Amino acid sequence: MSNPEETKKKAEPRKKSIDPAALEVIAKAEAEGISTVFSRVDEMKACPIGAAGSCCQLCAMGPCRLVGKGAEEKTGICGATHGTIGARLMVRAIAGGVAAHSDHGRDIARTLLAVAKGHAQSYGIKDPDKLYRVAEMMDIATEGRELNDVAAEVAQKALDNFNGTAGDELTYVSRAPARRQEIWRKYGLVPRGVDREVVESMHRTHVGVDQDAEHLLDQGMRTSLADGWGGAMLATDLSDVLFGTPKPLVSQANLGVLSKDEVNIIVHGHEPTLSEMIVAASQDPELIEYARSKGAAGINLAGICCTANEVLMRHGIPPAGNFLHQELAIITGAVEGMVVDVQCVLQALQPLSEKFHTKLITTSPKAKIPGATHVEFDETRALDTAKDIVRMCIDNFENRGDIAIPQYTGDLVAGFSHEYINYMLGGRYRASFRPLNDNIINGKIQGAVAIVGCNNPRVTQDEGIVYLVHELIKRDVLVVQTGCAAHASGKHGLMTPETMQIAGDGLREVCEAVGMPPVLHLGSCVDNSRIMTILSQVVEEGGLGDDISDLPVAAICPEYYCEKALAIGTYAAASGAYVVFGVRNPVGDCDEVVDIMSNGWEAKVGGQLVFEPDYDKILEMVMNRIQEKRQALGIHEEKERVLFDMAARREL
Ligand code: NFS
Repeated sequence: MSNPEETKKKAEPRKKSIDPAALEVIAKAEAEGISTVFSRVDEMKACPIGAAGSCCQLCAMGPCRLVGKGAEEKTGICGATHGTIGARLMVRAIAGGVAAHSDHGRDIARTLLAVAKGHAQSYGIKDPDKLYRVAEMMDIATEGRELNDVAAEVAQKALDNFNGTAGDELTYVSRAPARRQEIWRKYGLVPRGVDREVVESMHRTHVGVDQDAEHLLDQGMRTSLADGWGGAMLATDLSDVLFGTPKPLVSQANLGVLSKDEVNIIVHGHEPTLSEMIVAASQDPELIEYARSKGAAGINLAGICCTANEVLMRHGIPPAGNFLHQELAIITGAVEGMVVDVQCVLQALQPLSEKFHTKLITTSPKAKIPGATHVEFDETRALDTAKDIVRMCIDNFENRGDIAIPQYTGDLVAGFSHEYINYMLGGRYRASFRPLNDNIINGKIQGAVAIVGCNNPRVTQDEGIVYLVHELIKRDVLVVQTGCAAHASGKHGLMTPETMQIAGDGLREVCEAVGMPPVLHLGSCVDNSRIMTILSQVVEEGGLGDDISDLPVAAICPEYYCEKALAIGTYAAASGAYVVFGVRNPVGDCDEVVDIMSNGWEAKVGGQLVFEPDYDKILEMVMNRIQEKRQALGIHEEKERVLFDMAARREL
């Protein structure tokens, strides 16, 4: 039974975080007997049977646990094999993740439709050029038409993609390289509708339906592609249309961005619709004056999780931290209001907020937390609702007690949309990925790796992310980031142009010439779709093969914790990328499933999804993959296969 975390914990007490701000607040919590995710994870051992995919709870004949001697040969009461059980668990997790991202995308599409029809208060179309480009990709005519007309048709087409009424294939499948589309069609992996794939996954994993692990996992890939080339890609595009396409800007990250004398409001969750309006409300002169009348110096807005990324990318609002910082922010005593919508919001925030003066405000019609204040958000009075919420937080300022804000921040540059990267590389008159391709071909850049995903309290916060970013740029690998992994690098100062100094000579030379950091912040987790777009454009640019699977690239999710991460990892693999997750394999006991997702998918789609808790091994696996791909492309210089030891890791 594999549970690396448990074994490691016995050998050496695990450090909870490498972030000094986090450590300071965790120490305060421990001293005051306040429960946090960091203390609860020690009190609750992971169930080793469930942790490795050996427990099936899908019907009332069970739960069936396939453990003990000869576990691999055992079956559930219905006869389901270990492989079938593992595949069903994996496919259900993927479907859960896809549903979350895509429902977010659907809400953005609905907002765009409401804007086009004049029903949404205070929203507009901030990037009409992007709207026209999206319309073109959707084969929607733009010539001589009113902006709102085009917007309505684009929004409707997006909604049709969710409903499955846009045609036999999702519209954006056509954005993938031609060879990739052929592979998907050959194996029946082209998604037909976002909702349809999620529903079919739930159906096929119901007891007594699909019982072939490989066939089930094909549906897992198809469902995930409905996210990466459907729901999430639409969420990114339509958010850019509504709220603006990001351009580089400077900001700071970590708990030190909280203000000691202003009203601190934290936006936490995922959907930019609400947070955009909170940004506007927090800058409203009347409300700032109101805050002053209550004794505060002003209003200070900060973010947590992917909402933080949305408002960072477009407004430079500083992130107070990543997933594991949500409780810590409240424990500083300096947060008047934490405004949440959907996903990654810990229920523990509510009892915690009662120990302090923080008002926890839920806003989504989809997500309530008992005990929290619910102010339901709807787009017809978006700005008014946001103002009500900000006023509520200002009124709470007078209840503030002692505060302890850890004085740590990292400077960072964020805001790299795929459009901006294209422009940055080529310049205004010749925007192109050519310089990137050329520098990969000449070896100054060895390859590119996406380091993405969450924090997980079962592993030291930020350790894997920061270590891998550091080691990869040293080896001339360009790093792109999203999600909470991007916050980690931001907090630790790895997203500034100065980071070039620790990059390898080749990568540094390119970064200096282009004027970019070697670690690029591409946004929230739905913005992993930007990475798919970049990879497709790099293939299209030429010289590096004819498919994503030919490129010297990989993706790493070192500290994942949730189903959304598994959905993203699966669509990246199904798109031809080599994907490595840390922490543990959720189906690690199911040999057949492990083999299908690695060797099987490699043979079928040229990508794989593998799990490896050891960061040095991940580094070695990824570097070797990059070298193998360079060799296959004939751009490889003879180098030893890379093997790293523990010493290199501790150098950091
Ligand atoms: Ni991504 Fe964003 Fe963070 Fe993980 Fe949660 S916030 S959608 S799931 S924890 S990276």
